[in-house]
Amino acid sequence: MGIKDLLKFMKPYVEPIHINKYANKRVGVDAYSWLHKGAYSCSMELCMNMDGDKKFQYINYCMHRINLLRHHNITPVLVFDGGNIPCKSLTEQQRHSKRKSSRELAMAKLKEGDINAATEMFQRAVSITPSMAHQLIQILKSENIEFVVAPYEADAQLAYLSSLDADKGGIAAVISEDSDLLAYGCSSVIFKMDKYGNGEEIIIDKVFSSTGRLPSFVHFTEELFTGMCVLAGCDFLSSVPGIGIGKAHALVSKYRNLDRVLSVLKYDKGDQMPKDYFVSFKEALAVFQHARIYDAESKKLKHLTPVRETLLHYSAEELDFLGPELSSSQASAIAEGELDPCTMKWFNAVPSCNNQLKKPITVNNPSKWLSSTEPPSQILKQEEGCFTIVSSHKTGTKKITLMEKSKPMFNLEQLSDLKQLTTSSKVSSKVERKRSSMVPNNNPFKKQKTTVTNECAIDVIQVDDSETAPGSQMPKSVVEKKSVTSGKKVESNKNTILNFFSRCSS
Ligand code: D5M
Ligand code: MN
Repeated sequence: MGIKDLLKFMKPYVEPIHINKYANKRVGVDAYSWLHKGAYSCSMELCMNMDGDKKFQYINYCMHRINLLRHHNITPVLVFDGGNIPCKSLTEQQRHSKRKSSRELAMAKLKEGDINAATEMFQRAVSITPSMAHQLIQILKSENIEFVVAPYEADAQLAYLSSLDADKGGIAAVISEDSDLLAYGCSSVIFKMDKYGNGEEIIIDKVFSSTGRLPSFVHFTEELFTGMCVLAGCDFLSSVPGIGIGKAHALVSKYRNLDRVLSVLKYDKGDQMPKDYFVSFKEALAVFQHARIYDAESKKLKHLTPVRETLLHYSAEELDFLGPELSSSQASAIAEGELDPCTMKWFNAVPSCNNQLKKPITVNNPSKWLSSTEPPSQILKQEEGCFTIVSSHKTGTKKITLMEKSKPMFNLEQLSDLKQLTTSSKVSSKVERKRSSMVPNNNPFKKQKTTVTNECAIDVIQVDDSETAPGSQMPKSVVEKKSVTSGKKVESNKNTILNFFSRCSS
């Protein structure tokens, strides 16, 4: 994840800050970093697609952080990852196989009754899916929280927003754990933000202008800095053997020209340098500089920065390594969280709740449901495995209905293992509930009495006030969306684009 050892190397430039520094500003959030962190506490439930609401704790985590920002008068802008870019496919394959082997180990530990070891392995095994992102997005929509799903890397989208003025939708800083943000040219990145809003900030202008500090970047340009990052090893390209961040910095400082650095490397390393390294280096560098991002103003994809002469001889198709082009309707449907960027299918497709679902469940009176003393799980059981989420309702007009699509993934034997372990485990659901009620009093979201409950959520359907299409059990909005799905606009490009989306299969 990110540039190897970059954050350690940049330590002299890290400044402790509190997020209130950005009061009255817009701050971007690398949403997948929060989803990953939020998933730690419910990784087993997620990996095994278990019944119950615990597996949705990642949503509570994200909402808590969002409310922390809102409490400090910061406008959060959540940016989600979209599809994979081709040059990251090796990294994605490696991540996938690591998650798979962690999951196998977790299951073995579970069988042995070692729940601590199993939990640790499940934390490594958990995969954050577009469907999980989509569930959070439903809450964001109902809470009027700004978000955008990037066509490809969230990092590039965040860097683009960093380059814009606030009145054009720009952001003053980014909250993330990913050092790639620096390579993409984000001006200010806040790492390790804790639940109180304390974090560690790197401001790239200060890095370039600081004279007394080592390592020195006084002679660096943005391109040299990004080149150093690629040389050190990134998600798009491994480094040449023997080259780490220190050597990369030394080479770039000495030659101040990336072509010269590559020539020297070729001379020094000989056969150790992969034959295609030069081309791969140029492409990785170009992704950090010119990746395709979503421009909300034109509702089209564009390049993070305009492509230069070095790429002008590339044909349109050859530029696919920057993220393949998408039609405006595809790009905006992805950005608005309607279209799955991996499968290119609508999230609001007609649900098939184990083929048993006759109609989606909607709550006609959410406030009544919210004030009900009946535990949600009892309501849910009456509904043949389907369930309903009601978000906070400032207006009282929006409802969110989540529906089960697949059965839990574990078999009966595993279930009995789990039952034994969870009854003997100290982590009872009571403790969990208590823990989730320990959010600070300053949490406005909490005051709105938001309830998030569900089981096996896969598809999400958002419906407007009880509108139902005539003669149909489906809410109008869903029926309309379905007819759009089969329209030509989306289908036309599907095959070429689908080749590049592998995140969802991991
Ligand atoms: O990672 C996208 C975001 O997700 C970025 O903020 C890092 C975070 N991430 C990715 N993998 C993990 C794991 N395994 N643990 C915690 N956080 C993670 P990107 O590298 O841009 O794909
Ligand atoms: Mn990244």
